[in-house]
Amino acid sequence: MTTRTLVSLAALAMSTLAMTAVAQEKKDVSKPEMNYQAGSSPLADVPMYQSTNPKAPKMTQAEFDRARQIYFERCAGCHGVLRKGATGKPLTPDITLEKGTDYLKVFIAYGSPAGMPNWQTSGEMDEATVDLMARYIQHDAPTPPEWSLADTKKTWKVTVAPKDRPTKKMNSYNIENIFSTTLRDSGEIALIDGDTKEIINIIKTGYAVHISRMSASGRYLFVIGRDAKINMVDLWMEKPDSVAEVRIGLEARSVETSKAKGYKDKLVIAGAYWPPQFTIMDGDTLEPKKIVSTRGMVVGTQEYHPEPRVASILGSHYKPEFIVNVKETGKTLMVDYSNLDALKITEIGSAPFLHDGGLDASKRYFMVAANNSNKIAAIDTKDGKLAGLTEVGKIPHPGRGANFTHPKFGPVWATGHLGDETISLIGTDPKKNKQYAFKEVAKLTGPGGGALFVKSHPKSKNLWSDAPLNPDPKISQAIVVYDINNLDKGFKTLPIAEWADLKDDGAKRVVQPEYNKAGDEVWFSVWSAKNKQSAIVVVDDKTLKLKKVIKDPRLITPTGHFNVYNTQHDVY
Ligand code: DHE
Repeated sequence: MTTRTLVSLAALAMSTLAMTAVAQEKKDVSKPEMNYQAGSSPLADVPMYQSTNPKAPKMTQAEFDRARQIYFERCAGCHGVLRKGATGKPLTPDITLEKGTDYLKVFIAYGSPAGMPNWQTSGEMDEATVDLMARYIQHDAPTPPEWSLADTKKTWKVTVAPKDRPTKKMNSYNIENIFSTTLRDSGEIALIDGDTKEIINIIKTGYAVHISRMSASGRYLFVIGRDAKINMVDLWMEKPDSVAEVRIGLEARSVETSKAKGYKDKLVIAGAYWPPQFTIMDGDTLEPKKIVSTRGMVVGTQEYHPEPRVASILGSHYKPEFIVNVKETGKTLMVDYSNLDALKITEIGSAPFLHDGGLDASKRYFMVAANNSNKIAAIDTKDGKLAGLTEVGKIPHPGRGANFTHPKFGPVWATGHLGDETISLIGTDPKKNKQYAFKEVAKLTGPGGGALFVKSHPKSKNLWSDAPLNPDPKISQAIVVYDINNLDKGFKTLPIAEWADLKDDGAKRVVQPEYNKAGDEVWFSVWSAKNKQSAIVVVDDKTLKLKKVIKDPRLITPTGHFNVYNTQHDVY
């Protein structure tokens, strides 16, 4: 037997052992959850610098290009652009070469109990693709380019200059009750009149458009795509439309505006996934003013992280500050924007993997999920410090969360979870309910994991939760609602997708409850694939009865929706 054969046999034995271990412990990641974590990155098409690694298994250029494409579509979201690790493990050649192709193939094919999807056994990748990816990750990671102020300026367009914009509202819409709905896969938003439920305009935005946020005055709406393109929409126009646009990087998720007294509509900020940085812009034109890198040390270990992505951003109501959550380093940056030439940043460390979050009812505490650390950090936006760090369920995912007054614990903020069926309630009133403040005071039981968004409203007695990533269609196509005053009674289930009565047999995932301005109706997206019919379903908050189904061929893949007033004032 040759040495080579011996080595291959040893590798095979190792992979069989690994395979058995994985198979014994493994609970498969559901397909929707796999798609959520591994959402396609626009970096797949960006030219990158590539060094060669003679020790890595051979690949043709065509194989390498194909593997790079797949990596950015399926893997970069968890393992990072540079493969230095994010929510997933690092996959740099110093680690992967040692493991070898056979070993890596097993993990890609079968996944791991720690959350790595089972790409082959789920049917998402065939054996040849798994082999391709196992070889690819032993090569050096290609590096995408940086993005400077000059690059940003090149993409900056003011299509309607401030002097040419209306001086007063030129339409008869009740602007405060307009909804901006994300049409994810068509790269558009639908502006929908919340009173008449008619579509006002469909506006072209960035690729795989993600969220909308409002200016402090409620006049301008800002939308960001995953390709880091921002559109600024003027709601005063006869037909509200985009008036300026800019790209602040190559990949992004968040945009926000200055909300402090004296700074209304003055500044806009957006955070990028790549390059890891945030950009502050002029609130009237989106002219880029200042770029700040987020590269740095991880909280706790104080190890350098080369690509800590910018996750949620919030404009403080207390001070001229943006609260910027940096995912991989687990740091919240309080960015004082009162003097951009002498920028002051207070850094608050909590836990790695800061992702989404929102304010408590008093608007003082920013509650942000450190999702893969299973924690919620409460940032005191008044005193600029960490008010609490609370252990919750598995992979909290609040959206902006939900606030209500609990009959026993006083004001609480709620989050659902991707990884389990619970909803955690955290006390948020250190003045009158000190013993409960920033503690998990109760856990509600929901129908199953895969929850993304919870919602309530100060005028409502209901708490709503979706579960669009649950593998059971009975759960992902419905919504659950709790009576805040009778939480012990459990939840009621409303079959939202069934009510939508769609002609196609699509995924019909019900996603993101959002209230209208009055707080008496709740909107849901029924989200199917691009080539299938989708809809928006409106439910009466008091009677829990169907009020309206909005169907239109232009409503392609609706996901998030943002009511102007509630987004402007952080009501949720
Ligand atoms: Fe989101 C908010 C990132 C996938 C719908 N999403 C956010 C925020 C971040 C983020 C950082 C907070 C922004 C803020 O508050 O400033 N989202 C990511 C991802 O990295 C992830 C996991 C994978 C990806 O490749 O993008 C991802 N998100 C999704 C989806 O698949 C969703 C369900 C559908 C879609 O439209 O893409 C989705 N994310 C949303 C929505 C919000 C959001 C609706 C805003 C919630 C809110 O109430 O404000």
